[in-house]
Amino acid sequence: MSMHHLGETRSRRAHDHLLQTPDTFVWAPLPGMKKATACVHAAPALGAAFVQYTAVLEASGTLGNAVGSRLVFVMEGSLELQAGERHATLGVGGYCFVPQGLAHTLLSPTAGTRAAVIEKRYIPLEGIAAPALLIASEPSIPGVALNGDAALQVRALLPPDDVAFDFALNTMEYQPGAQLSQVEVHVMEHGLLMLEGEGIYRLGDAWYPVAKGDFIWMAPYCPQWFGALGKTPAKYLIYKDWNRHPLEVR
Ligand code: UGY
Ligand code: MN
Repeated sequence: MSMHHLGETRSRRAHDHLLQTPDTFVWAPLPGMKKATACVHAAPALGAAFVQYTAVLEASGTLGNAVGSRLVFVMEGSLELQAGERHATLGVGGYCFVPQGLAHTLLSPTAGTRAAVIEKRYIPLEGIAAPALLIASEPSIPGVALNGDAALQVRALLPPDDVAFDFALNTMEYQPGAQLSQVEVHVMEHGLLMLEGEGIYRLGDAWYPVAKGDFIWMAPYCPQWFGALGKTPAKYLIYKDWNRHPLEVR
């Protein structure tokens, strides 16, 4: 943990956004965790309709049970997933979507595992079966140039056209100097984790320098824009609610 100088931090809490920098992360195990701990970034207490946390696991550490559906994305180390007959090892960039109510275990075979976890109470769609267990790896998802900009590649970790999913999770990778082509103001909320690089994030009426390790929550309608700085690509993992009528989301 880095030392604060005279109580300073880049972290900021505003009515429509949170910038949470690693120097301000506070760790505590969630119920059922063994040899593991969590920093909760987004939760209903913040105004979010989902939960996002970073989990850090020791050797043979495990997550507890999920409250809703759960997506786990491995950032360091690895996780062994066991769900019924299915077994998989998730390495760095590996992830799984576990539908609400599916019993499973996630175990770290070694020390030093770090994962992003998203949990959400599932919103069913009439006539559509809930999504099944999904196991995949981010590097194997083809990148798509956002609005034809080859310097901004988006990878959809959940099948974008499958309306069974009630949220989307993407990675967005910006070459140095690449930027969002518009300031966005939209009804969907975001949970965002900086995976690589650095840049400037506009949130509401403020512009923040951000870097690998930072978390951002954007409330519905939070004005947002990003431009990448530095000499290496900037990349983030971004959640948004998706495929549901706005009357059903909250
Ligand atoms: O998908 C999105 O809304 C995304 N372009 N937003 C963002 O990067 N802040
Ligand atoms: Mn957006």
